[in-house]
Amino acid sequence: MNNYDIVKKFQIAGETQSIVPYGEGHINDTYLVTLKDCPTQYILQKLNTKIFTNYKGLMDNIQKVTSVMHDIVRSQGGDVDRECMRLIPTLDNKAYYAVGNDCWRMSLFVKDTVVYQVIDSPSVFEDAGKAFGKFIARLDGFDAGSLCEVIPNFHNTVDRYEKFLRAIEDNKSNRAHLVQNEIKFVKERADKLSLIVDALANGQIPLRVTHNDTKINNVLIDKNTGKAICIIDLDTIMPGSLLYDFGDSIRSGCNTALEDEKNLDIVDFNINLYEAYCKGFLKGIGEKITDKELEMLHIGAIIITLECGIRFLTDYLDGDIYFKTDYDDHNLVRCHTQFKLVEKMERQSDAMLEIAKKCKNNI
Ligand code: ADP
Ligand code: GN1
Ligand code: MG
Repeated sequence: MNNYDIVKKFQIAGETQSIVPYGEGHINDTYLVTLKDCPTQYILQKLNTKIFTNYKGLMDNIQKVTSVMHDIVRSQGGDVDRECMRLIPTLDNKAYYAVGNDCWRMSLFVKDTVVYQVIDSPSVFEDAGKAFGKFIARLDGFDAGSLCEVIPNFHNTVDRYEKFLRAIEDNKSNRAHLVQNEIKFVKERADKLSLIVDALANGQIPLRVTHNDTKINNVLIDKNTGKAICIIDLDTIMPGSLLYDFGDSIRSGCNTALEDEKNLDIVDFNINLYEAYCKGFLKGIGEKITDKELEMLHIGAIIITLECGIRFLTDYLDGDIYFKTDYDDHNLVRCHTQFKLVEKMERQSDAMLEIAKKCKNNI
């Protein structure tokens, strides 16, 4: 069955003219679908079912969350089809079309938007922060128990570390000897990896419904106004910590270069962008953030950047089986940018804490 046949399984507004690969996600296969004589466009996605084995649970989560989001946006007089992902049902009214081991879904393409792989505008980044903060605030009170854990231990940094140690041991790709310095870098920081997991376990910070993949290219920015209008990539919505959501936007957005920049001299942590994001995020989440979460925001940024670097390194050791890669050392290159950012953030962690407190006081 080709992609044109797949599209026919969904309730779309006309005949398909073209289906072209779209976007820069690391996980799913994404296509832009354009129709003949009709301005409506769609996003067609083949889910990565090796990673999302429970795609039914994943799609149930998305349906539940988008349905609540639609109600909220509507009640606030917003434009539902621009401000929230809109799934397109199949001909038999399902949220996805499964065939063999594959799972396909379609959503409305939000026009006149851009995503950034690197951000340099503080005002755009501040607005992205506001959108992500608002996203968590809107889901406050949503029954976390009604969502399935799409990928168990997804942001359990301690578990990620254990998997990393196992990957070194197994050395499936026979590359362990090439990354002794990187392994040392992680091991030197092993005692810090449990800070968020422990804070959740001992009730110092709440378990919330969170997005869990708040990379900066997962928010659509209006081309004309620069406003962050729609949060996408809802695959990993599940119970989690706000610190990882805050942190992953910082990891991706405060990097002065691409996640896979080979020239580490141009990879830096932009603290002005950090301040901009803090401002926006704290405005967006409002009173829902707890004092302890506020005090740990900078720790969230450092830990998730380390966690992400560990995941890239683990995948490198495993033989590149998780993230999409374009060349042999792609995962290692990504790991290097993350570790460089970790070092930069560690040196500025006091300043990062002060910025968060200042932003909170100035709301
Ligand atoms: P992945 O999980 O592989 O990252 P995403 O759901 O993030 O997949 O989609 C990949 C890219 O496709 C996004 O970064 C964005 O550029 C684009 N995209 C996805 N959904 C939409 C949409 N509804 N409207 C416009 N662009 C979208
Ligand atoms: C993946 O799907 P995408 O490209 O937005 C990954 C994230 C990582 C990110 C690193 C389900 O995100 O966890 O932080 O790559 N998503 C999944 O760029 O593993
Ligand atoms: Mg994505």
